[in-house]
Amino acid sequence: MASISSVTRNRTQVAIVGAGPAGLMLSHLLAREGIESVVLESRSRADVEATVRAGVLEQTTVDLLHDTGVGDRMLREGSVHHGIELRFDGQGHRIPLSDLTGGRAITLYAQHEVIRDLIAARLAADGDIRFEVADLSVHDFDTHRPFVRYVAEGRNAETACDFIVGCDGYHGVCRSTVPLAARREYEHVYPFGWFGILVEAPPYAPELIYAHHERGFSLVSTRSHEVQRLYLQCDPEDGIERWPDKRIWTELEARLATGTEEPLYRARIFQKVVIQMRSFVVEPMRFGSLFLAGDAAHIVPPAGAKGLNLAVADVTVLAHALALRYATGSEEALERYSDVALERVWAAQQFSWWMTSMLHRFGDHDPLQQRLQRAQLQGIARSSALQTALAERYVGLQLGLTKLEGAARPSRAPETRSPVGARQA
Ligand code: RFL
Ligand code: PHB
Repeated sequence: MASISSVTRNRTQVAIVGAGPAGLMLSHLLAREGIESVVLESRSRADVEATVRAGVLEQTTVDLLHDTGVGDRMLREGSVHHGIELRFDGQGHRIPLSDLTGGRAITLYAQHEVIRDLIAARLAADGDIRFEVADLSVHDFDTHRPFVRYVAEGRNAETACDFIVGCDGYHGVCRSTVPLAARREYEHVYPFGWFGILVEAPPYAPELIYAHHERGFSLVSTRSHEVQRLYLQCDPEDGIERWPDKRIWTELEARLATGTEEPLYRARIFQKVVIQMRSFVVEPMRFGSLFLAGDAAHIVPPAGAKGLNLAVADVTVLAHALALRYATGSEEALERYSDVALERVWAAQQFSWWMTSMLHRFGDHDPLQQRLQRAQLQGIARSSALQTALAERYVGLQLGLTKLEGAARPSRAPETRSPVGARQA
């Protein structure tokens, strides 16, 4: 152990734990407001930039990346989708997202590309991101003088700050440091997982296909003109060795069959992963000088494609509240952060749970549930009102930033620019 005298001490306004989408976006938004931050990440830059996860960006996320100057590559390389397909009983039904939502759409652009763009932007602006920090712990967040302790480049270090933000994901240390008595957690673990693959092939379909089938759910998504992302409902305990390529293609063909299509092009599968499925929320999302954002505070099952978008929405609200705090000295907006963020979190939880429940197979012996699922899917296929409800949730709610602003800026005109430059509801 290094001695006390060898501790490197520094100070910043906001210490951010985790360089995922939440942490990096927060640091980017704060910098635009002239607020200093340090991002502390346990993994290497190469690892962070190579982690393949989400792919669907809501319109609000796309607008925010674009409006804050980190959307150029996304606009060039991402692909805009104006609809999705729901497939069941061997038939596809298109949900025309843009027609039903006044022109809003989703963009397919991989999470790790968003991360690369954000890291590049932060480093180009002399932002402080420290990769490969170890043994990180958060302290004194029940006071106005919190600090973070960690080991960086083999040396003990402490960063003193005004606020700590835990953007360290579901398994991070920030949430678990909060005493159990101060937090309430809600959790449901689903009895199935997703088997995800990346394939070297041109797109299998022009739009995403969410397929309900008695053999289980499957999803056809995309990453680029050359790389496709597909998922199959699986046993959450499955190891990847249980899914040789032949089984994957046979299952996909069975679950996606409409009777009219060509067999799937069996291209090279170059990544396989099993994903567990849970719904999780911690309340509140603020504990004194410690705030939680993104997966550190909530997990949604991926059928709604909401996780990354929620993480970005949280930090947009938080950056706005911090900007008001530094501009006015009032903590009122910060006090509202948790309630404002949680309203959106629960709406996304409800949507993700609904999509998950409607599309997956739940065990062998529940014929009633199977009939109810089919009735729900048929209802959507026939009713433009139900399609609109799905489309509005899928492309994403607007950010309710005005809900933060009470006494902090009582006389502010509605057209005044938002402190974080985001479009407001
Ligand atoms: P992240 O991305 O988990 O980042 C947390 C970061 O914190 C670091 N960390 C620490 N650093 C320092 N000290 C410690 N003690 C630390 N502990 C952890 C970690 O190394 C990591 O870098 O959380 P964040 O930023 O909140 O972002 C959340 C999103 O990553 C997540 O919600 C999405 O990927 C979920 N998700 C999807 N979301 C969407 O919006 N659209 C999608 O299409 C979508 N598809 C998906 C998904 C998630 C998936 N998986 C693998 C769960 C598809 C999949 C397959
Ligand atoms: C993805 O492309 O990874 C993806 C797409 C839609 C989802 C979840 C994941 O609902």
